[in-house]
Amino acid sequence: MKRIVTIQDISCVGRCSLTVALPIISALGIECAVIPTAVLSNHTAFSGFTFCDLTDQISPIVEQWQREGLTFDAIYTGYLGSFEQIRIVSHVIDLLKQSNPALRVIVDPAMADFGKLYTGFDEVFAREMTSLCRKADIIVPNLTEAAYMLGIPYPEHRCTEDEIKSILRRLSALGCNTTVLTGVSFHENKIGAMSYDRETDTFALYENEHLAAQFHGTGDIFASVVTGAVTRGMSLARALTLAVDFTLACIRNTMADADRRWYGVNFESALGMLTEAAKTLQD
Ligand code: PXL
Repeated sequence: MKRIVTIQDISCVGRCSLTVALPIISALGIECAVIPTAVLSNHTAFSGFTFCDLTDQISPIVEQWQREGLTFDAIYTGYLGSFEQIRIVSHVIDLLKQSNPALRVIVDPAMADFGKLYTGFDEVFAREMTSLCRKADIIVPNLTEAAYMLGIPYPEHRCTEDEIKSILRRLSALGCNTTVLTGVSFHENKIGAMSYDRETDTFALYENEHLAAQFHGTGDIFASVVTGAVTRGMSLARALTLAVDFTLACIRNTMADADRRWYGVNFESALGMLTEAAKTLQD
């Protein structure tokens, strides 16, 4: 069985970061180890939150794993709370690569959405997160994060295919082979993702229905599916399709729920899609 380690915060309530990555990666038939970078009462879009920093735990956990001889097929990083965490995570990538040179590095520069940086982040942090992306094989920014990473204004208009391709090429020039851009919409009522593979110089696009609602945590859900799917050996194009369709199913289930909670989506009721997809894959 493949084994991934994901490094991000645990927001105790909020259906984001570790509370979605762990079940999604598990549903795809992968052992999911975790390094929680911080414990928050809830994510930062609530009116307040507690924050217990676990930065000093990251290196000792990895060093202990190395003494045990544990190796990983992939490392997947998400929301990170400080410059120091970015620096330490960058070092963890180097350490885990020493134990497995084929380690795949997936970085979701989770720092912004809907045209704005998350609470507590600024342009300097965005630059630091961008430098972590240079170490990745695959990055999964949304359009807002892409704009911060490239230092360009957030495009308020519907981008043309040429504009998105240019953004993808410029992001991949950071150094990562594969760039997956989410929140791409070329048609009214459609939204999806477009990827660029630098090695083969190929783009892949997949769009599905655009439901008129915005929810937190969908970027984490999308990135978790892409991470799990490619680690199980799925092609990038198929991983995009699965991730877009799964995210859409989560949003659809949430909108159909009269008791829905504003802070995250009902991903639990869609997990069957992932276990079904996993059955078609060989280890
Ligand atoms: O979904 C991204 C995310 C993860 N973790 C924390 C957050 C957010 C988004 O706001 O606040 C703590």
